[in-house]
Amino acid sequence: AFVENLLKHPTFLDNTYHTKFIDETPELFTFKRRRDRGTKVLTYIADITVNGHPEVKDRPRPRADLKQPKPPKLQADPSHQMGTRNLLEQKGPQAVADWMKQQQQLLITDTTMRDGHQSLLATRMRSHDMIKVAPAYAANLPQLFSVECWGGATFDVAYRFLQECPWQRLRDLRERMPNLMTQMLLRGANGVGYTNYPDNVVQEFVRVAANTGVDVFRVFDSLNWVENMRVAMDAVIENNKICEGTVCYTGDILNPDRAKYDLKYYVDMGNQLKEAGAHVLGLKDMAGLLKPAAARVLVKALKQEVGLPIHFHTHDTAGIASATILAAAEAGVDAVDCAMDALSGNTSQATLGTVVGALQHTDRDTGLSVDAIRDISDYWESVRDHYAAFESGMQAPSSEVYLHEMPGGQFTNLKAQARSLGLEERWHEVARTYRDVNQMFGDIVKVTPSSKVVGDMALMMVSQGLTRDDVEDPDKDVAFPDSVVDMMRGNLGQPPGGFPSDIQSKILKGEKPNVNRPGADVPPVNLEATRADLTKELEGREVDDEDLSGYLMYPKVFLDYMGRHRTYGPVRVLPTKTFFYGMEPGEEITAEIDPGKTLEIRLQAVGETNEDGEAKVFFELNGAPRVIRVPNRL
Ligand code: BTN
Ligand code: 3PY
Ligand code: ZN
Repeated sequence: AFVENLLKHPTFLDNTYHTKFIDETPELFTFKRRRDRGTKVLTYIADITVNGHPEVKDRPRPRADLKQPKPPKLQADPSHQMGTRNLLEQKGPQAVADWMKQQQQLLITDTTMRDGHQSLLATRMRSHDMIKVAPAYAANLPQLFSVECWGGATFDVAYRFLQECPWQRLRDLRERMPNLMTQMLLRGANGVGYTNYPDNVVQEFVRVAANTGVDVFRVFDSLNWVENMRVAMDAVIENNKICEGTVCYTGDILNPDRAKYDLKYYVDMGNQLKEAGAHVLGLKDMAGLLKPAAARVLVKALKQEVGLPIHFHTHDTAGIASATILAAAEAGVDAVDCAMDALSGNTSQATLGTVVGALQHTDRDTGLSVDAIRDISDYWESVRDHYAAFESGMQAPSSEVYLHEMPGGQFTNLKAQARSLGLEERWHEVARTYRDVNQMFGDIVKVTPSSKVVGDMALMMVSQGLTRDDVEDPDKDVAFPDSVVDMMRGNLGQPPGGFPSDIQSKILKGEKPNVNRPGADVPPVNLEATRADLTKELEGREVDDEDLSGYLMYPKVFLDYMGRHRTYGPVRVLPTKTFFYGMEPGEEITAEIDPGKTLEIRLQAVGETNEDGEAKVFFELNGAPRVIRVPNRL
């Protein structure tokens, strides 16, 4: 029915979609090769086999009998399955927004490849595991509204911890899902980082992301300051992609004690975003605080008074996300976010198969195939087994989120940070302190990066035994975390009503805060001069637009990544088990290093370590013996 609806859409009848697929062949990196890529990848495997991967040290190990996850069979030729992307390509973003409002099905975004693993597995899912299943999404679930697979924390984690290029991931997914809209999370003036960037850096980032393959940009601001979102929103609109201007939800509209964020506040912000050019209104409940009864009221009001199609995002931290989604659906929400069953629940999104099942044979039936969902979820289940090292240990949903209001993507992270400071036993104290800090800072929206500021402050207070009274005491000296000082200076922008002046002046020691839009005072970066410097820094390696944007977001993270890439080569092609745990003697793997070019790798033996501290590792590469020496750092 979805495809029929799409076809019946007045602006879509004359399309010639099947001839219009953009053929985005991945560009191959061209760089000087000191050693061939096969040798580099063997060096990586040897190093991990001998030394272990630092990221999984002392963490739970996956089961020994893990199998390589097998993606489901394609039920149709993906190039014959029309989806929302075809409409976007043919008719543009406004036509998609119009169509969203006209059709009746509840539209679903699958968040598994972004928020799902960001919220459950510390964002550590590798491209390898996503790319393999992408064709099954395209072929078997063409009715999806979009696939959220980029942005948020995935960008820097790819470079920083997974030793892979986030742009390559996007290109690979885009190519395999030509009929589905890809979606990213963009933190407004904070891009995909934790700080304010110059306007032209944000503009360039959006341009390159749109070019490489993002269709839907969910743009938010961590203090809900629309002023700070305009540059990013304008850039999305200019690139002819879908601008989802987003309201972050906090507090409780039904609670008179939280009157700062009442119904009127959200309707006003929705109208500001509409005026700023949003095609779709995003409603981002990053902590899962919106309760079913409040959702009914809020969605109805936004539908009536703003008039944009509404895309609702929530988290299942308290265990009630699917009830809230059903309430929102009854109130007329147009699209909602869910994660595939195996990566849903708790701090992740609501369970996709459950929401789809619950709506079958109702007027909001999603049209998605429950069999296709089950097959894809089975795949994710076996993928998840490989990431045991990154599981948070959260055993059950928890209503404590109504107390602390931590975003789903932060919760497990902050818990890990608390553990590393020896505060794991005092977690509930951290949670209460997080609540106190929020009140002390004037009850602000808490989402990356403002949530990190509140978390930094709460950890500092618990580890130093400080209460809110201590911190507010004008006679008591407190060393505030840098992120707190930065936010109070105005460098993340302004919350509604500003920051409370007493605590702000204590933190700033009398320094005057900036109340203008931070980006307004930052001069533009000279892009071509930066590219030239970076080319030199990388010893003449060509710096394309993607690399330049990666560097501008995260200079040090990007350079570290490039340095490791030079030594270890394209390790993204390795199976996940090999990437994190190396190989066993006698084990054999294959890795597709280029389309059609496969490495057959067999580990023969790990030799002794010599006086220079080097271990010899014996391989067969495509049948030929190879010996690799790596430092034994253990
Ligand atoms: C990091 O910890 O810097 C990111 C993960 C990649 C690290 C590679 S893995 C092989 C080699 N051994 C290390 O300790 N670091 C690199
Ligand atoms: C992010 O910015 O990464 C988020 O997921 C915010 O919810
Ligand atoms: Zn989220």
